[in-house]
Amino acid sequence: MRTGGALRGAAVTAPARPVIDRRRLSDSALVSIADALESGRRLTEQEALTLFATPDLPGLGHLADSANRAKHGDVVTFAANQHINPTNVCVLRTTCTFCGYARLPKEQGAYRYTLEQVLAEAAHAADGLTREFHIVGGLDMEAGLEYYTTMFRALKANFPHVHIKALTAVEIAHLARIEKMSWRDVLVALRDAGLDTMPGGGAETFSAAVRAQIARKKLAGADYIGVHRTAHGLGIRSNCTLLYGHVETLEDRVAHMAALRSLQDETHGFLAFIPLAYHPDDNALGAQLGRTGTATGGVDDLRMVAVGRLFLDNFAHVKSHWIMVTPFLSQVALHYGVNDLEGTVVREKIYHAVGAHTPQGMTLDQVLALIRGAGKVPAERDSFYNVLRTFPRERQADSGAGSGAEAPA
Ligand code: V47
Ligand code: SF4
Repeated sequence: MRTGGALRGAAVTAPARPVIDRRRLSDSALVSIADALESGRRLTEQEALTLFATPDLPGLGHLADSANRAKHGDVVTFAANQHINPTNVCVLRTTCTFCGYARLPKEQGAYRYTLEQVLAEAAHAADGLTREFHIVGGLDMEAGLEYYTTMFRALKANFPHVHIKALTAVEIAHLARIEKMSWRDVLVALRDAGLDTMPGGGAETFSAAVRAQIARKKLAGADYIGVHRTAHGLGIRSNCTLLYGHVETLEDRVAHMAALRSLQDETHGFLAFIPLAYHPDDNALGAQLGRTGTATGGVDDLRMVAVGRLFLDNFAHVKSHWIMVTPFLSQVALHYGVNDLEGTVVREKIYHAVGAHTPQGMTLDQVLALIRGAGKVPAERDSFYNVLRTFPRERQADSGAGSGAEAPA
């Protein structure tokens, strides 16, 4: 059993300097920020607020696009992944008011997969294309550490080539509480059973005032950071998220990103930042806010990824979750600082429980078409962001529509 660990995955690269065309900035407040970006000076929290406030959306996009191009050129990555949600039973069902996915144990629609059901769902990965399982669920008192260690061992035995990205910081803390173990011991046990990396869910917005309103019993922001710090110390890399577009202020968004940036300075363990757009349908918060049917707007979605790209200078990757913001908005976001798209997914449940009208999965050809339509170069990556194959910028005429079998470049 290993107890500590070096961080695995793509090396941390030296910061590259963006090249900015000032003629494309119509708001003079953006000029000093352009100077900072070109000189490699880190943006302050006040500057992040200036970026959120600017009326010059195309100018903001140009800054974020320049920063993204300096790191990634025209390449946009995606992973062939599959989401598995083994249980929707959750003790926080009534207090995370934004969540439409969770159920109480005896409530209609509650489910908890058996191991056989997990393996049956995972069988899709036998296609040889799927390289990552993304496994998250509710805080279920009947799904303890052994439920997950048995699941991960079985998945690794049946699909040894598939990476396991599983369990949010909130789920780790829940397992620690019900097993009366430390976060560290839970993480070590899960890692020994096959856990490779952790997803970024559960962050919501760190502000205590926001949490009191939308997730009053959820792990505090400082503890979310603490679990990720512990994971990084064990060599387990992770993603991080920010749920936006509900009751938070722009200051809350910036403070949240500042906390992520400072942990990244310390550990370099975060792989990607993923802003998640709040969906108000079929959840108590949406009804309380009178927001049913009105998710975030396209402008806010673009601002959010652009400011994230510019403020989080020590993050290599910013991912757009097309399921939340639509594939079309994600495509535009590729010109606002995003270099990575949520992958092929297969059968998404969490957002489809809260009114997402997007598809539950995309084929490889659909993901390629989306990236090419933005004038970018698609590249399939592994879970550590190593590029596995790069596809031609233009679709090859003889590749066979819908086959997913196009030859890489
Ligand atoms: O933590 C729940 C969010 C998250 C709603 O790490 C909602 O690669 C919007 O974190 N409207 C889970 N969002 C999903 C997640 C994620 C997704 C894709 C990739 C990765 C990654 C992580 O979903 C929860 C919560 O913030 N969520 N309800 C809602 N009504
Ligand atoms: Fe449970 Fe997560 Fe939903 Fe909160 S957001 S109720 S912790 S499943």
